[in-house]
Order: sequence, then structure tokens, then C-alpha cells
Amino acid sequence: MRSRTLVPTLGAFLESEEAAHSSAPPDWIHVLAGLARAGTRIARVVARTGLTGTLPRTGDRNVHGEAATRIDQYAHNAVVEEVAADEMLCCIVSEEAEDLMPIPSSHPDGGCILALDPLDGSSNLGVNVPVGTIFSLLPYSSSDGGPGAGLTLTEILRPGRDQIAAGYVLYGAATVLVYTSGRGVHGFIRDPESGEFLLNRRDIRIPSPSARHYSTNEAYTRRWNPRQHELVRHFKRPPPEGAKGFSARYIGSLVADIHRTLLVGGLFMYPAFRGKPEGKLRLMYEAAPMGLIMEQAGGRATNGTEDILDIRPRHIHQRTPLFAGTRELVDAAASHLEGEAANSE
Ligand code: AHM
Ligand code: MG
Repeated sequence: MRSRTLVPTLGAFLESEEAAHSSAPPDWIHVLAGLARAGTRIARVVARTGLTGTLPRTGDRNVHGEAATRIDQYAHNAVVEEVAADEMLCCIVSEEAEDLMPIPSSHPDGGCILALDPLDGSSNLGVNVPVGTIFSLLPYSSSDGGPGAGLTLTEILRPGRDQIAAGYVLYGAATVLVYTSGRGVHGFIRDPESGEFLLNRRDIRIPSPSARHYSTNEAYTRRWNPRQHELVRHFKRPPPEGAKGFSARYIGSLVADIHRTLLVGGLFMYPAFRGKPEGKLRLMYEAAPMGLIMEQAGGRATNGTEDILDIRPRHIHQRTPLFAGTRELVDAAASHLEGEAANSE
């Protein structure tokens, strides 16, 4: 039997593997450690929502000194508190903050941007469905240079390909942390007894052959364009003799849907449709980090046709359609969707 003490903690893994092998700036491990601490705090509050409703009675105050009133705001505050002192960060982009949040004590010569969805899918909490925190770390180097120069938005609106690291914390039956810094994807489970995140999966690869799952909200079918219709019709066709047909899976909570897709394979889709011409999910702190995770695990992510990681955001809260998962399924979707503009309603 494998002794538990031999399983590396997140801290030990970061010290040994990241410091030795990653091309990310060495200090980034402090940011990840801060995100793990915030994840622990958020997990505790998420677990109590059944008792307290979605209003945590923590007495915490938000960045403006106001009492925290919503669990998403609590999650945002928890992350900011845990990472803000890190000299590596010059600003935070958060789903919970309309504007860019500069960090006054930032590294004077540049630093990094943390893009963040503090608590994605929180509307699911009332029914005990898993939710998650999504993060993305991008480099920032001010071309105007130096302290007091102010943050230059064009330096912040970087394509996902520039990410130094990305990942998520999933608050489910277990609290799971998954990250990549461009050298594979690693997964940790939080041990409720020791409070440590323990290495559970090193170098995660989307399995091949993968599960034949498609994952989308089919209630929007009537608003899809003809190519999206045809794609899903294709998945529903009877498989050739001896082959396995498709099955559907959709939780409606991005981190949980992506985590399943990462571990067993399949195709997650949140397309654009009539009424949501850019889809729903946010590019900088939802789609791009999941795109890097997928690519590092041997999968792919697109907006239907174009690689998510190649898209440069026009503004910090930009939305995008997202197709992510097993590479061959994402590719198949892209060939079905090619030219969809010409066919859309
Ligand atoms: P949120 O940012 O308001 O929490 O919404 C994001 C969530 C994702 O977790 C999920 O993939 C998607 O919304 C589900 O949307 P829909 O209910 O339209 O299927
Ligand atoms: Mg969200």
C-alpha cells in the first residue's frame, strides 16, 4: 500500500518541480500558493452555503471596505487578500470588478496580470452543484516603462497564448486544484484532514480514445445557427457498426464541465447563438485559461473555428464562444462550423 506521506504536497511539488523545470518566472509559485489559500477559504464558505444561504456571515469586507454580501464577492476578496501582497502582480482583472484593479505595491519594472473568475457558476450553489475559481497569469511589461507610468491597457489585453500559467480550483465532493505553467497539467486534491493540497494527477492527458460525450445547453437549440444544428445532429447519428455512439453530459457549471472533459475526454460547447452573438463565457478569465489547460493536456480549445489562445481581447470582460476538449472532436466541430457566418441567421 502506498504511504500517504510520500504524496507530495502542492508546496513541495512547486518547490521541486516548478523551481527546477518551469519556464515561468520563479516567483509565480507564490501566486499559486496564494490562490490555493484562497481556494481553501472559498471551499469552506461554499460548503456552508446550505446552512447560511448564499450570504456568508463572515463579517468580511470587500476592497471598498463594505461588508461582503454575496459569495462571489467573498471569493473575489479572498483571492485579492491572498495574492495582493505578491510583488509579482501589478494588477488584477476580475469578473467581480468592472475595471482593472491596479496593485499599488506592484513590481516597478513590470510584473504580471492575474485574470480571475473568483466563483464561476455560483447560481448552481443552491442545489449543491460544483462551482469553481478560474485563474490566468499573464506577463505585463509597460512599454512606457516604470513606476508611475500607469498601466497600459494594450499591454493587458494579451492573447491566451501569452499566459504564464492558468488553472482552476473546483469545489465539488473534493476540492481540486488543477494548473499548468506550460509544462503539462497537474492536479491536486485537498485533504480535509491535513488541509494540504496533495498531488493526485501528474501530467494529465486527455485520454485517447476519449469518452464520446458532447456537452452543451441544448435548450438553446432554437437559437443556434444551421451549422451548430448540423454538428449536434451529426453527434446523434447512429454510429458505424461496432463503434460507440455519443452520449450527452452538461452540468452547466464551467469548471465542473471542463474538469470532466479533461479527465475523460469529449467536447464541451458554449456556442454563439441568436441573442448571444459572442456566446456567454469570458475570454480572459474563463475561455483562455481553460484553453491553455486543454492544449497542455493534448486537447484543444477554439471559438468554433479559431484557436482560443490566438484571440486578442478587445476589452477585459470580452465574451467568446467556446469549444473545448478532445482534439479530434474540437477539430471535427471546426470543420462543421467553418463558414458559419455565411449561414447564420
Ligand atoms: P456565471 O459567470 O454567471 O456564473 O455564468 C457562467 C456559467 C458557466 O459556469 C457555465 O458554463 C454557463 O454559465 C452555463 O450557462 P447556461 O445556463 O446558459 O447553460
Ligand atoms: Mg463566470
